[in-house]
Amino acid sequence: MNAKNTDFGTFAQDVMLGLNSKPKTLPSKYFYDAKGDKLFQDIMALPEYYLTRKEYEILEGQHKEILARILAQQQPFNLVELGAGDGLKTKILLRFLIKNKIQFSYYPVDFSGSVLEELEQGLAEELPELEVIPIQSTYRDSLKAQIWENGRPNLILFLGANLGNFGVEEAINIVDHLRVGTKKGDQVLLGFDLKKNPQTILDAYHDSQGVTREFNLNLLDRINRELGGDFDRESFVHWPSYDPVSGECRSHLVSKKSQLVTIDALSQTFEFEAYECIFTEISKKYSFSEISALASSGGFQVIENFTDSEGYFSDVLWEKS
Ligand code: AVJ
Repeated sequence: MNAKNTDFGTFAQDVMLGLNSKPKTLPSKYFYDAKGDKLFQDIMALPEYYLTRKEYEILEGQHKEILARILAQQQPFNLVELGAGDGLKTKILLRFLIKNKIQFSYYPVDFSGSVLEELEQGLAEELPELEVIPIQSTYRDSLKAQIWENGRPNLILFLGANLGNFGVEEAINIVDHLRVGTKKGDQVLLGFDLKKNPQTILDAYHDSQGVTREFNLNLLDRINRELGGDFDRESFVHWPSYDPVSGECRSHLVSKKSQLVTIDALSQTFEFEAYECIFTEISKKYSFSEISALASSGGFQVIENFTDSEGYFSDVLWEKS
């Protein structure tokens, strides 16, 4: 891996901080260990989880229009991807660029080392001519380090509604990192899940097969495995809720009884009251006016919204002015 991030190895600290907070929380970025990566793959295949399919439809149908503006600059560029994941959607763009003999380098950034290794292997097989420089890091650290910066134009991808995992103030902070990490003329393509029928949204996070439940409970298993915890997963209920006003879908693990949980690596025992919650994840849904306001906050101009046929999801192209 090319870059090390500075907040790596703080799983124990973050768990300590989160479980000592009121209400108790655990950061969703720790969902993604090898088991969690696999579970997220299963989530993307669920009938209720429309997000990935909608974004795939947008990229498949509109990739030429999306890339037109960076290609118009007629010079080699950097394609940076924050939260690369399995790269399934990005491969649509990569294949098109390679096929058209465009000169560019691909910098996938991900917090998960296992995800990056798999992505790199897959790309080496399918697109051997592609130059891939993987970066294991958080979004913010990678934007601070900007190891890709070489004077060429940058197109930064922030797909998959990943920005939705941050609350409003944190999203503004991430956009501020994008502002600092880009120069005039650089472009950012961000994926936003849009406000829609609340039931459709809730179902996507409360699937009938219980995969999303497993995805949340894996966080407790991970604490047991890596930090010597004794969470009893059966005594927690997975409970998502959606607020159509704020657009926030929030997931919780609810303790079904009063209980004590000890985590050896922290030398601490945590007390749960009956029905006390651990807040695990926020997945914010946006309106177009909220998206525009976010762009302005970082000094970006909205170039175009690329939306699917049902108006569920939008990949939005911004340019640094
Ligand atoms: C990967 C952040 C886009 O919030 O929709 C899926 C993660 N959580 N089901 C999302 C997730 C529960 C997902 N993102």
